[in-house]
Amino acid sequence: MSEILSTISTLVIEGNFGEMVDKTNAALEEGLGAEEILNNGLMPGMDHVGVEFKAGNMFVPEVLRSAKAMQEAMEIIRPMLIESDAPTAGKVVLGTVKGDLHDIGKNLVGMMCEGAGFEIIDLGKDVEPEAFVNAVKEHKPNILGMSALLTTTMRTMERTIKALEEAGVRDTVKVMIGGAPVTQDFASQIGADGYAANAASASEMAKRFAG
Ligand code: B1M
Repeated sequence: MSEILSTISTLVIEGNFGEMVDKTNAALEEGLGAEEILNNGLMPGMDHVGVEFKAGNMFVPEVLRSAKAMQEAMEIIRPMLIESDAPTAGKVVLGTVKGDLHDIGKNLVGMMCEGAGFEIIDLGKDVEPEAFVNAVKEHKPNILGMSALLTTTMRTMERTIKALEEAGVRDTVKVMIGGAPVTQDFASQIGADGYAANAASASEMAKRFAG
């Protein structure tokens, strides 16, 4: 890993959001691409945070600082990730499910889909099944994307799909799900149309679904 990418990783781990803007700009000036900064600087840093958090060596306030550091960098690389010539691939309604406040991955999925030319209707985090249903009725998207990072909130995806069925709109939209604990098996089990392991494959899947 280049020195600047390793510095960016460390800034995420230390939750040093104050220096992140400068270092991200420095990486871009060195000629590194947005995806390289994301995949080889920010993500390894956040992976490390996850390991330390699980082990009880980091606590919520520290993890929040790490999340803020990552978001500072993402604000800068966002325009590069979403560069697109075709703003009309379709519509994606996106949200993190009820009870779940993790939104970094969901935001990345939104950026990559935007970059692939989709209009994104981002409902944010902690989204009730009924709010997803209302958004599908209102915006008539090609794709409904749900994110969950907790094993305890994954089940809300199933509740949302049931709510779509009950509202008579399930067949109007492709349901795509993802998030660290989510698997293809789980997606099949709850009747989702697709599971994507990361933001890049989510945007590929969205293109297939809308095509
Ligand atoms: Co939380 N947290 N957290 N946390 N947190 C995890 C998820 C955890 C795995 C940490 C651990 O123990 N190792 C663990 C979950 C355990 C479990 O359920 N199995 C956990 C826990 C326990 C908790 C709390 C319960 C802690 C507590 O309070 N005791 C609490 C819950 C709060 C709540 O949601 N109700 C909590 C809180 C938080 C913070 C608020 C402090 C913060 C979130 C800040 C924010 O998002 N704004 C936070 C963070 C940052 C994490 C870790 C460290 C990092 C998550 C992240 O942003 N990763 C995480 C550990 C880990 O995952 N390594 C952890 C980077 C992000 C780019 O990746 O989100 O996986 P990810 O997204 C990827 C893919 O999953 C995929 O694409 C993305 C990009 O490639 N993807 C999709 C995601 N959504 C998709 C949707 C798609 C397709 C693909 O289609 C629509």
